[in-house]
Amino acid sequence: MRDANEALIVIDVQNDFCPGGALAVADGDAVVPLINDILADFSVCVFTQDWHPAGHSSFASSHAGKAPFETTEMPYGTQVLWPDHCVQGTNGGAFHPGLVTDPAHMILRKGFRPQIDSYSAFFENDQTTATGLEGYLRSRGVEKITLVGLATDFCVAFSAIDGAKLGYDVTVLEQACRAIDLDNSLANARADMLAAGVKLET
Ligand code: VGL
Ligand code: ZN
Repeated sequence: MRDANEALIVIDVQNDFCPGGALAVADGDAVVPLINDILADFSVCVFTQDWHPAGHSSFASSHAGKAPFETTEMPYGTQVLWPDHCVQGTNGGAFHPGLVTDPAHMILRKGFRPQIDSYSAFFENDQTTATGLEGYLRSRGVEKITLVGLATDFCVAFSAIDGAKLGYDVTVLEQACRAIDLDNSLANARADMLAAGVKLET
């Protein structure tokens, strides 16, 4: 059992990020048994769920003439446009059916504001709107976080880097993560995580 000041944060293990889903990550479902195994070691467990309203501004379908994986400029910076995914209440937005979710203490939903995407579990993509996770972890005395889930190069990496900036001791368990890997995004995300002081563990 890990110390009481350590939390496991399971990022976005949802049907749309698994094979057959709308934004499928290659081999995404391979993380499920690994996560189920390590859950019991942690006394603080948080799961996140990407949770967009229909017509979300991160969807290419909301931008005339744009195709998925192109980018657009938002007031908060450059945004990759995605296929419609993780729409609130749909099967694609549900957790993978094999994921053991009963031990979750908190399920944090993000990306629900129509005009802002949210990769990180701590801050939306404007890098200022807080999700509330920091307050939850602080009030439970958490100082060290371990991140697993999908996708390594987007939601896991953004969460890890924000966690390190907030002063947490952050580890990403890479074998329990899978990447989208768009235009070298995995190598870039690994370099950015290392530069932020995140530990990458296999
Ligand atoms: C994610 C792209 C769009 C993720 C979420 O969970 O990594 N990626 N929405
Ligand atoms: Zn999303």
